[in-house]
Amino acid sequence: MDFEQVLEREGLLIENHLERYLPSEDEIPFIIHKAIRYSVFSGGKRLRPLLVLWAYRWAGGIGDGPISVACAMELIHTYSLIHDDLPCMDNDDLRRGKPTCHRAFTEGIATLAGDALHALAFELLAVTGNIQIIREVAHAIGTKGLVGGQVIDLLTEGHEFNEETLKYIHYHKTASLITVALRCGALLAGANTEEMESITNYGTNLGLAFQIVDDILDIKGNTTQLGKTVGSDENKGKATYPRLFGIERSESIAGDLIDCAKGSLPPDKDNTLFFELADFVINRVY
Ligand code: GRG
Repeated sequence: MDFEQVLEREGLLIENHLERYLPSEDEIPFIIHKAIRYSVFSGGKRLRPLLVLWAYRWAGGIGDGPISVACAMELIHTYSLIHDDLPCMDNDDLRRGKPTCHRAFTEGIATLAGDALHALAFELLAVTGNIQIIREVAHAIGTKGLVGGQVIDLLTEGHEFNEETLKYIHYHKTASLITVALRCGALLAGANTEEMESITNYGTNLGLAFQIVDDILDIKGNTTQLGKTVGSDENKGKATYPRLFGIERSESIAGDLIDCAKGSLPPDKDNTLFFELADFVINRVY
């Protein structure tokens, strides 16, 4: 089975659990549950939840133990996409191949859908009864994580920027959620200090490469395959690697980060899936 088949098969497992955890559209207030389900079930790659499960198994866990944590990661990710698309942020019309949540349901409902996903995610994290997990995730998405990255991303729009700022944005808005997903899986399997360090370095490098590739795809990609409008970074004057270094150099930096990600993993463990994921990230077209 190749990596994309694994992604599809395990993605279905995530999908089934999300289906169970999310309130049905028949529950009051109907509109918010409809909006939540519209955004969550719109065909994302489900990478962040799978990182939780894969890191758990990599560190010696068996089966799908941390499935509630895995689903929480997808809810937080979807929440960040809904808010990112709002007119007060990136003002995008298309996400995962469909009109963005605020286009389909109004800005007010989209904002609240994000807020509700945030709350539900922490309800799912609490299922573990593990305070460290809750604390790490809260830290990773606050001002020292996603929110911090998004703030600088917004402030830099239309301005000059340097590589240091770019790294700050990418590390916080993208790599931090990817890394915390891996860390949660490994922590729940009882990983030791060396394993935690390896998986954290893997996540950081993979996350940085992931965002560079995302920025490249915004130029070289295809709207239908990506499910979002290409060229939107350039139109908004976003801080991106291609804008600073051009496409070729950006591809080479992303490639180096992928090599660093792979090199972070200890040679005495079975890293096959994480190696394949790293190759997927650098070669992805969606
Ligand atoms: C506190 C969660 C939270 C958010 C508030 C809006 C915001 C602050 C941050 C935005 C962060 C953001 C949208 C970063 C971009 C990360 C990225 C490259 C997303 C695309 O990920 P994919 O390709 O998407 O995995 P799919 O659709 O496949 O799930």
